[in-house]
Amino acid sequence: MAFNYDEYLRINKMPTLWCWGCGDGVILKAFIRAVDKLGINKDDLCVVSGIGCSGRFSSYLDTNTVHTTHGRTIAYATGIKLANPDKHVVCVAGDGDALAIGGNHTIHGCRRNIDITLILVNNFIYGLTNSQTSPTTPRGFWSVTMKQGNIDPTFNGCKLAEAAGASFVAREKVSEPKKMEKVIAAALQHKGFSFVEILSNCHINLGRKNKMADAMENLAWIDSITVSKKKYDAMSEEERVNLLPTGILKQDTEADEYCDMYEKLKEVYQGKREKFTPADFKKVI
Ligand SMILES: Cc1ncc(C[n+]2csc(CCOP(=O)(O)OP(=O)(O)O)c2C)c(N)n1
Repeated sequence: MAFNYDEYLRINKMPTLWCWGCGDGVILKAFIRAVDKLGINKDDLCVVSGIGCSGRFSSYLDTNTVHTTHGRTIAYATGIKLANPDKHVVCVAGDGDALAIGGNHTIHGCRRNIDITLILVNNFIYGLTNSQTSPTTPRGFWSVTMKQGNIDPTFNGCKLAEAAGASFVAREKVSEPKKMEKVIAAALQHKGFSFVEILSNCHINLGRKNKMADAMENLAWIDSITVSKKKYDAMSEEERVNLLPTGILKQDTEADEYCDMYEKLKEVYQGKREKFTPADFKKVI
C-alpha cells in the first residue's frame, strides 16, 4: 500500500505554496518517511524553520513547529533543545538562510555539537524572493543581483560544517529520494549536531535564467555536479574539481554533546554551589 502522509501534514494548509515540480515537496515527504520509519512520536519532535520557500516546512508539518525569523533557526532550536533535551529538534533552512544571514548561527551550532539536525535545502539561489545570489550560487550563473554572471566564490556547506565541528555531515539530492530518506533517518538518530545538505531544484528562479528550462533539466545539472562519496574518494584532486560528494561524509559518535555537558555541569554545580572549583569542572569534561 502506498505510504499515507496525511497523518503528518496539516491538510487544511494544502495545497502547498511551492511551485509545480519544486524539490521542497520531495524533501518534505522523505523527512516524513524517515520520522515514520524511526517511530518518532509527533509530540517528541519539533521542527524549526526559517524564512524562504523551505521555511514552509513548519507550516505544513503537523507536529510541534516554530516558523522563525530569517537565519535564526539554530538560535531558536538551541533554546528549545536545552529546555527539552529528550526531544528531536530539527531545523530546516535554505542556503541563504543557513549560510548567509544565519551563517554565524550555523557555525556555532556545529561548534557546540548540540543535538540538533539541520536540513539545509540548497537550491543555489534565494528562491522565495526571486533569484538573488546566495552563498552557493555557482560562479558565472545569472542572478537578479548579478545579471552579468555571479563572481562570488561558492561556499561548500558540508566542508564548512565539518570544519566547524559538526559530528555528522551528509549530502544528498532530491533525485535520490530513498537515499535522502536514509540519510535524514541517520541524522535524526545521530547524537550531536547533524548537518544534512539536500541539493534541490529551483527551476523557476534559478533554472529558467540559467538554461535549465524545467525541473528535470535542473535535476540533471545537479546530477552532473555530484558523485557518490565512494567514487569521490577514489578520484584525484584534479578530477574532484567542481564535484560534490554525496552520502554520509563524516560521523563521529564519540564527540561530546552540548546538552549532556550542560546537564552534567548543572548537576555537579548544584551539589557544590559556591564550593565549586576548577577540579569539579574536570568531572564534567
Ligand atoms: C531579516 C530578513 N532579511 C531578509 C528577508 C527577506 N527574505 C525572505 S526569504 C529570503 C531568501 C530566501 O532564500 P533561501 O534562504 O535560500 O531559501 P529558499 O526560499 O530558496 O528556500 C530573503 C532574503 C527577511 N524575511 N528577513
